[in-house]
Amino acid sequence: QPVPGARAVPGLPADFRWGVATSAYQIEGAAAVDGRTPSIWDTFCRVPGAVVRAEHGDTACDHYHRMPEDVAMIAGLGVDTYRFSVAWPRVQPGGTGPVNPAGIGFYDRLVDRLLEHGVTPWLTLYHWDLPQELEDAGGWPARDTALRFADYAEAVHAALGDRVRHWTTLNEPWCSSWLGYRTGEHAPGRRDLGDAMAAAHHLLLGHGLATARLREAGGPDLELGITLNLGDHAPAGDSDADRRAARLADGLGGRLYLDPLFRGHYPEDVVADLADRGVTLPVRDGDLTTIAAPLDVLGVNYYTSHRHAGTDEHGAATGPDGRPVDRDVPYGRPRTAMGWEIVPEGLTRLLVRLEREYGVPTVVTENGAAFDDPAPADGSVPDGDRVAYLDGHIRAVADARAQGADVRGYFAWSLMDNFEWAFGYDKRFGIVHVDYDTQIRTVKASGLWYRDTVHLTREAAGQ
Ligand code: PNW
Repeated sequence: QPVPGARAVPGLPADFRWGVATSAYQIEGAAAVDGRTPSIWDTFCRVPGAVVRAEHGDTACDHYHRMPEDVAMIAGLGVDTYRFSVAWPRVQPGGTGPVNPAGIGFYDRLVDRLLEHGVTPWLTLYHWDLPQELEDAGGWPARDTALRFADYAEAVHAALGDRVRHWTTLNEPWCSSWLGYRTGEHAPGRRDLGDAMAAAHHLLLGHGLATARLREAGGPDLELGITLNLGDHAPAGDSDADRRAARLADGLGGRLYLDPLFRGHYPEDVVADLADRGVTLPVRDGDLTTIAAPLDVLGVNYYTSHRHAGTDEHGAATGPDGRPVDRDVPYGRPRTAMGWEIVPEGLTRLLVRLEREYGVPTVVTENGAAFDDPAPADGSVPDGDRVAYLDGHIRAVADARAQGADVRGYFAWSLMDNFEWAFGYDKRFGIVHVDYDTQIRTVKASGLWYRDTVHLTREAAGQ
């Protein structure tokens, strides 16, 4: 008996991939166990004011010690795929040198457990936990970090490549670069545009170098990709100023990554805008060829979309800093607990555009929302707003497919409530509730709804 409100989503085929997603630092805990050394997030969490209530991932969901139960829970949700990330400082403490057997052992057991339960592992190599030693040596703004990343990728592949077919190099390099080195909202908390752009280039270079190593070691069976956080950036009106503002926002957030990956060059307008600000990307001969190594899939993390105006409230096109204005013009929609507007049709527009402009198959590797959930009572959490959010966005994916986009899967963010970076444990994205005092997991109404929606959709598609 499916939960009320769950029904098949028309237009999603029988081989559509359904998953749930997490990342290492957000759920594992066991920060100093089995030889793991600190990452930039362990360090950043100790900077006063960096994270809400000075929270950190020392324990998080204690997934490191509860992995078998968590895998059983994933299987119980009826999904076919689990997207997780590997913690670099567990596998290669300090970021260089030989593999730490205890550290890689955890992922070895995780992969085996998943396969025993019929769940396909979808492995992300880097979800933001750079070994602190590598940051001390310059971090992503230093070219050497890209080379170290390729070595790390090869080491993980050597251990797990016999069982893991789906590999994502980086999660959201925009966040690593912009939030980590420009705004300072994320680890390592630096604030310099030149550093951020050097970081962006070296993240992409690391991706390209790692992709080449994985291809060489793994052959044609591997499915390789990268995950970007993307949204739809629309002009608020039809003035040239609004169009320019929308285009530049999409340039810095999207095309700066998409163009080198899928076209082999950086977008000229973004390069020119950076030059106006005295910044050049540290590109060397051959880098763009390395970065543009062919990929099998593009992972898309989608949460919201934006409308942009190129003038301020008084009509001026230049701000006090002498820079062209980019003003956010809200759609006026309901917002999640993150303050992000709920714009499901932006996902349709984005996926259709990616198909048209880049022609690469996509998987939605993250989509979901934080809400102020009611506390669990009698073993249930009635999170109706999350059900509505997921439903709207899964239907938006089906709409994109109907318009010709080759979207092959959808992963809910997140499997369970977890450490939401600078927001600490305050923001809950899970379809499973976590009580951080007892570590008791309670599947929310959205989790039950997701389970039944996946089941009914597969059944309707004839599987
Ligand atoms: C993504 N922004 O992060 C991450 O991949 C997840 O680890 C995270 O939990 C999830 O989205 C929810 O936040 C983002 O400021 C963090 O635009 C910040 C932004 C985008 C994505």
